[in-house]
Amino acid sequence: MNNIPENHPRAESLKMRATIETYRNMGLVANAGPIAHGRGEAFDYLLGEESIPCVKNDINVAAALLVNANKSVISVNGNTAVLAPESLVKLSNSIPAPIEVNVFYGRTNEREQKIANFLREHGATDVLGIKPSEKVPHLISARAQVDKNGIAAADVVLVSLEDGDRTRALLDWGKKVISIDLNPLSRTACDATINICDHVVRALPLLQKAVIELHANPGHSRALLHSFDKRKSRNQVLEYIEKRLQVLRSTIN
Ligand code: PTJ
Repeated sequence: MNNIPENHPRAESLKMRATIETYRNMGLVANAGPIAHGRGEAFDYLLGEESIPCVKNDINVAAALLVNANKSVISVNGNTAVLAPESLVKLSNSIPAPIEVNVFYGRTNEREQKIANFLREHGATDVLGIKPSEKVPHLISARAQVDKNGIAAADVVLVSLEDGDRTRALLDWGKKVISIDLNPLSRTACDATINICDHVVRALPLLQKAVIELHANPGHSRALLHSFDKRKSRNQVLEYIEKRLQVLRSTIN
């Protein structure tokens, strides 16, 4: 992990790749984790590798959903856990909401334990998903196994780097789903109640900040939730990418 020159123009991106690689070797990240990360990188490149202005409103709306939930939960897989452990813990404490480990691949309990221990090493106290006793109805993947005190009981679920099937199944189960997905056209992003089209590493601290602001100003939630239009939100992201590509087309030699 240490042979990345600090002054390399893409040092941050290379460090993140190294993190994914290291924790894949240690069994926290799935073998397909680096592939999913690479898909995200490609979409992040289209956004300019920054949190784009229109997504800030989606983050505020997501914060309003979390703050107003009867019971919310942060669902975490291998990639998100290793890329942003401190941010996950801070968000969990600020809402407050438990973190539930929920993975797609290699559900052996050993992997979930490793992820949970890693999060505990970063300060998490409330990590669920190690002994899942409930099932998401009509979902056949390993993600169907959920904690009775976490996803099963929640009315709002935050997911990231997700497969579309579970998002659909959670919605059909009557839950609201907030996704963080850099691909604005993925099934998850299109189906979720709200998609935050941003990198998990950037989105989670912004979401935590928005949660803190709403706790201080609870009256803002209603207007945020009332004004949210999912189609408009997605179109704004797509228009942003379109415009950025136009600018790049005319400026890159
Ligand atoms: O649950 P696990 O740990 O067993 O691992 C599951 C993975 C992540 C391998 C699995 O969910 C998967 O294969 O994901 P997909 O189908 O490749 O989808 C990942 C989605 O997340 C894609 O739409 C990517 O664009 C997006 N994505 C990737 N990296 C990031 C991201 N979105 C936000 N931030 C990222 N860092």
